[in-house]
Amino acid sequence: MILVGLGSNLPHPAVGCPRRVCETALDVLSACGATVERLSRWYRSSPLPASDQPDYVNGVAAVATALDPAGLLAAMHGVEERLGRTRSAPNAARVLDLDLLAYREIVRTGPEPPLLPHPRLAGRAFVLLPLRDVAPAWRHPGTRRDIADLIRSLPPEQRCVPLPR
Ligand code: PH2
Ligand code: MG
Ligand code: MG
Repeated sequence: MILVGLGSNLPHPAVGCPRRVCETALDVLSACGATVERLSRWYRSSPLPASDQPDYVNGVAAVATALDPAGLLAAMHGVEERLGRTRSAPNAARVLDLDLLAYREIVRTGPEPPLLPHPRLAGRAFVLLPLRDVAPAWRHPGTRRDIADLIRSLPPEQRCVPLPR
Protein backbone atom coordinates (compact mmCIF):
# COMPACT_ATOMS: atom_id res chain seq x y z
CA MET A 1 0.00 0.00 0.00
CA ILE A 2 1.34 3.41 -1.00
CA LEU A 3 -0.52 6.15 0.85
CA VAL A 4 -0.62 9.87 0.14
CA GLY A 5 -2.19 12.40 2.51
CA LEU A 6 -3.85 15.52 1.15
CA GLY A 7 -4.63 18.74 2.96
CA SER A 8 -5.77 22.24 2.04
CA ASN A 9 -7.07 25.15 4.04
CA LEU A 10 -6.87 27.98 1.51
CA PRO A 11 -8.70 28.31 -1.80
CA HIS A 12 -6.84 28.43 -5.12
CA PRO A 13 -7.72 31.47 -7.24
CA ALA A 14 -8.46 29.43 -10.37
CA VAL A 15 -9.24 25.95 -9.04
CA GLY A 16 -11.55 26.94 -6.20
CA CYS A 17 -12.25 25.73 -2.67
CA PRO A 18 -9.92 23.43 -0.68
CA ARG A 19 -11.88 20.32 -1.62
CA ARG A 20 -11.62 21.16 -5.33
CA VAL A 21 -7.89 21.80 -4.81
CA CYS A 22 -7.44 18.31 -3.34
CA GLU A 23 -9.46 16.67 -6.13
CA THR A 24 -7.46 18.55 -8.76
CA ALA A 25 -4.21 17.56 -7.06
CA LEU A 26 -5.13 13.90 -7.53
CA ASP A 27 -5.79 14.46 -11.25
CA VAL A 28 -2.42 16.16 -11.64
CA LEU A 29 -0.68 13.47 -9.59
CA SER A 30 -2.18 10.79 -11.84
CA ALA A 31 -0.76 12.60 -14.85
CA CYS A 32 2.63 12.62 -13.09
CA GLY A 33 2.87 8.86 -12.66
CA ALA A 34 0.87 7.95 -9.54
CA THR A 35 -2.66 6.78 -10.26
CA VAL A 36 -5.31 6.75 -7.55
CA GLU A 37 -6.56 3.29 -6.63
CA ARG A 38 -8.66 4.16 -3.60
CA LEU A 39 -9.77 7.48 -2.14
CA SER A 40 -11.09 8.23 1.34
CA ARG A 41 -13.98 10.47 2.15
CA TRP A 42 -13.01 14.12 2.51
CA TYR A 43 -12.87 15.38 6.10
CA ARG A 44 -13.14 18.79 7.67
CA SER A 45 -10.58 19.12 10.46
CA SER A 46 -9.50 21.82 12.88
CA PRO A 47 -5.94 23.04 12.40
CA LEU A 48 -3.35 21.24 14.49
CA PRO A 49 -1.83 22.79 16.52
CA ALA A 50 -5.00 24.75 17.31
CA SER A 51 -4.96 28.22 15.74
CA ASP A 52 -7.27 30.72 14.09
CA GLN A 53 -6.43 29.36 10.63
CA PRO A 54 -9.35 28.13 8.53
CA ASP A 55 -10.37 24.49 8.91
CA TYR A 56 -8.63 22.01 6.64
CA VAL A 57 -10.02 19.61 4.10
CA ASN A 58 -8.08 16.35 4.47
CA GLY A 59 -8.13 13.02 2.71
CA VAL A 60 -5.96 10.00 1.93
CA ALA A 61 -5.40 8.25 -1.40
CA ALA A 62 -3.87 4.84 -2.08
CA VAL A 63 -1.85 5.14 -5.28
CA ALA A 64 -0.17 2.81 -7.74
CA THR A 65 3.15 3.95 -9.15
CA ALA A 66 6.39 2.74 -10.65
CA LEU A 67 8.21 5.64 -8.96
CA ASP A 68 10.41 4.87 -5.99
CA PRO A 69 9.78 6.82 -2.73
CA ALA A 70 12.12 9.68 -3.62
CA GLY A 71 10.70 9.87 -7.15
CA LEU A 72 7.15 9.88 -5.85
CA LEU A 73 7.98 12.59 -3.30
CA ALA A 74 9.50 14.71 -6.09
CA ALA A 75 6.37 14.23 -8.20
CA MET A 76 4.23 15.28 -5.21
CA HIS A 77 6.30 18.43 -4.73
CA GLY A 78 5.81 19.17 -8.42
CA VAL A 79 2.03 18.91 -7.96
CA GLU A 80 2.18 21.24 -4.94
CA GLU A 81 4.11 23.76 -7.01
CA ARG A 82 1.73 23.48 -9.97
CA LEU A 83 -1.11 24.30 -7.62
CA GLY A 84 0.62 27.36 -6.24
CA ARG A 85 1.99 26.14 -2.94
CA THR A 86 4.52 28.54 -1.51
CA ARG A 87 6.57 27.25 1.39
CA SER A 88 6.53 29.62 4.33
CA ALA A 89 6.57 28.73 8.03
CA PRO A 90 5.93 25.17 9.23
CA ASN A 91 2.18 24.62 9.83
CA ALA A 92 1.28 27.85 7.98
CA ALA A 93 -2.06 27.84 6.14
CA ARG A 94 -1.61 26.38 2.66
CA VAL A 95 -3.37 25.86 -0.65
CA LEU A 96 -2.09 22.29 -0.86
CA ASP A 97 -0.03 19.89 1.20
CA LEU A 98 0.76 16.40 -0.06
CA ASP A 99 2.45 14.03 2.38
CA LEU A 100 3.86 10.61 1.60
CA LEU A 101 2.38 8.70 4.53
CA ALA A 102 3.62 5.21 3.80
CA TYR A 103 5.31 3.30 0.99
CA ARG A 104 4.52 -0.40 1.34
CA GLU A 105 6.40 -1.80 4.35
CA ILE A 106 9.38 0.53 4.10
CA VAL A 107 10.66 1.98 7.37
CA ARG A 108 13.16 4.75 6.85
CA THR A 109 14.27 7.12 9.60
CA GLY A 110 16.71 9.23 7.58
CA PRO A 111 19.00 10.82 6.72
CA GLU A 112 17.25 11.94 3.53
CA PRO A 113 13.54 12.41 2.90
CA PRO A 114 11.13 10.80 2.67
CA LEU A 115 11.04 9.49 6.22
CA LEU A 116 8.70 6.49 6.20
CA PRO A 117 6.07 6.06 7.46
CA HIS A 118 5.44 9.79 7.91
CA PRO A 119 6.84 10.56 11.39
CA ARG A 120 3.78 12.51 12.64
CA LEU A 121 1.12 10.20 11.24
CA ALA A 122 0.28 8.38 14.46
CA GLY A 123 -1.07 11.29 16.51
CA ARG A 124 -3.25 12.87 13.83
CA ALA A 125 -6.96 12.21 13.44
CA PHE A 126 -6.96 14.01 10.08
CA VAL A 127 -4.58 11.33 8.76
CA LEU A 128 -5.80 8.21 10.59
CA LEU A 129 -9.55 8.59 9.97
CA PRO A 130 -9.25 8.91 6.17
CA LEU A 131 -6.47 6.29 6.14
CA ARG A 132 -8.91 3.80 7.69
CA ASP A 133 -11.38 4.49 4.83
CA VAL A 134 -8.87 3.31 2.22
CA ALA A 135 -7.01 0.67 4.24
CA PRO A 136 -9.00 -0.67 7.21
CA ALA A 137 -6.50 -3.50 7.78
CA TRP A 138 -3.42 -1.26 7.62
CA ARG A 139 -0.68 -1.68 10.20
CA HIS A 140 2.09 0.81 10.92
CA PRO A 141 5.13 -0.90 9.37
CA GLY A 142 7.42 0.32 12.16
CA THR A 143 5.40 -0.18 15.33
CA ARG A 144 3.06 -2.91 13.90
CA ARG A 145 0.09 -1.19 15.57
CA ASP A 146 -3.08 -1.49 13.51
CA ILE A 147 -5.19 1.43 12.41
CA ALA A 148 -8.01 0.77 14.88
CA ASP A 149 -5.51 0.75 17.74
CA LEU A 150 -3.90 3.99 16.54
CA ILE A 151 -7.31 5.66 16.29
CA ARG A 152 -8.23 4.53 19.82
CA SER A 153 -5.06 6.20 21.13
CA LEU A 154 -5.85 9.60 19.60
CA PRO A 155 -6.36 12.48 22.01
CA PRO A 156 -10.11 13.18 22.16
CA GLU A 157 -10.06 16.87 21.27
CA GLN A 158 -9.10 16.64 17.58
CA ARG A 159 -12.13 17.60 15.50
CA CYS A 160 -12.23 15.71 12.20
CA VAL A 161 -15.57 14.92 10.54
CA PRO A 162 -16.42 13.49 7.13
CA LEU A 163 -17.96 15.86 4.58
CA PRO A 164 -21.05 14.85 2.65
CA ARG A 165 -20.05 13.21 -0.67
N1 PH2 B 1 -1.25 19.92 8.28
C1 PH2 B 1 -0.26 20.45 8.94
C2 PH2 B 1 -0.43 21.09 10.23
N2 PH2 B 1 -1.75 21.03 10.75
N3 PH2 B 1 -3.99 20.42 10.64
C3 PH2 B 1 -4.99 19.82 9.97
N4 PH2 B 1 -6.20 19.78 10.52
N5 PH2 B 1 -4.81 19.27 8.75
C4 PH2 B 1 -3.58 19.29 8.13
O1 PH2 B 1 -3.44 18.77 7.01
C5 PH2 B 1 -2.51 19.89 8.80
C6 PH2 B 1 -2.75 20.46 10.07
C7 PH2 B 1 1.11 20.41 8.42
O2 PH2 B 1 1.26 19.73 7.29
MG1 MG C 1 1.45 17.85 6.16
MG1 MG D 1 3.88 18.19 3.63
